Amino acid sequence: MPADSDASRAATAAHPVQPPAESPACILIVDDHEDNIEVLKVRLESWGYKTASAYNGMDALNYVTKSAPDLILLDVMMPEMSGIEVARRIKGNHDLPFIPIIMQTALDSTEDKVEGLEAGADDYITKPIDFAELKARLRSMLRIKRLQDALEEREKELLEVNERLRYMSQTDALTGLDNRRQLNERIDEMFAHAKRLEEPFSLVMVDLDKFKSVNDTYGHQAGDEVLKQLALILKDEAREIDRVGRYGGEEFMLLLPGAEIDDASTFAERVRNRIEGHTFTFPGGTLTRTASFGVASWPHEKIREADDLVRCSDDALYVAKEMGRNKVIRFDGEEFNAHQAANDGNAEPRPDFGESEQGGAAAAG
Ligand code: GH3
Ligand code: MG
Ligand code: MG
Repeated sequence: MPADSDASRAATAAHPVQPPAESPACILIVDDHEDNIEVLKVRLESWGYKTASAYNGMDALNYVTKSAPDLILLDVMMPEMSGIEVARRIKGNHDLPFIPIIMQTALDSTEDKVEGLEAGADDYITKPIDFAELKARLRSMLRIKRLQDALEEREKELLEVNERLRYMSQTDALTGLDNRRQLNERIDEMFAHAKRLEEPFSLVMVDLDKFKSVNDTYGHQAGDEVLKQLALILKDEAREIDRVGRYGGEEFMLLLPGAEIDDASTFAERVRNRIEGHTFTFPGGTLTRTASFGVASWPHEKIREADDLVRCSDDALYVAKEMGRNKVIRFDGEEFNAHQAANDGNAEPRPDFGESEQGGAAAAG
């Protein structure tokens, strides 16, 4: 007999248990004797609970997976599948919410009680059932169930908030593309992956030409609209496995795993062409714009780590700007090297492009 049963009984006698206030809890009664089920059903319903019943372990398990009850009143002694096995399977199913299980055991069977509790039952009551005690135990278990449900709900909400925060920390709010932080992580990952598999990996930097004049002429909103439409074009041109991001300001970056410098340059040329032919629309007008591209690829003797890849494509983009914009320039390609050679000696030092976070001056702009 449970140690606190007298106390429970006394408490119940002093404060008659009211039927549950909110929507009535549903209790699944599992017993191989129809008479037992009937007696319990009448009692529980008279206390305001809803009931369901199962005559064997298998039926109980089926019911539980279909419509999780709020509590299970489970007979231990059943043919075929014992209550202990039923408890073990229910508690072992992590897709289920917390469902308190109260085992009904024989008065003298300490072994059953221990085994039942070890199998995951939350409480037990001895047969023949003392209904005052049962009422108190049900209430106590259902209280725990409500707390547990609230906790699970909170946990779910927290996970959702976390997920939203993660998304926000990785995404550029204007375009919905990867932001610079996320791009940097991706480059590292993808570069390491490329090296491991000895597969080529290309990086394309894109910078809108004379974009400042869009803002100056048509206003900042028009500028934002152009950036959004450009993002859509880049997304549309990229393959599923590519990553597209906004590196800062009006500068975008494409990561092309598996692409050699020729493929990446052809790709960039296609995008350049599409941008050139695109009419950007914004409330109150339309405009056209071109973009410049810098392409760099691994493997290359001067590219040893992810940072080199960024720097080299940036250098190529800078040359594209220098050479009159609306161009694709590949790092260490003919045009790139000719330009570098021509500028050797008389070249002004290239402006230093700081590594400042968001809003950091778009490299070649
Ligand atoms: P270049 O051809 O050399 O790249 O010239 P540019 O005018 O594009 O380059 P510059 O770096 O001088 O100017 C970039 C401009 O991009 C300045 C800034 O107003 C604009 N810009 C950067 N971020 C945003 C943004 O989020 N929205 C809008 N509307 N404009 C932006
Ligand atoms: Mg620009
Ligand atoms: Mg720029």
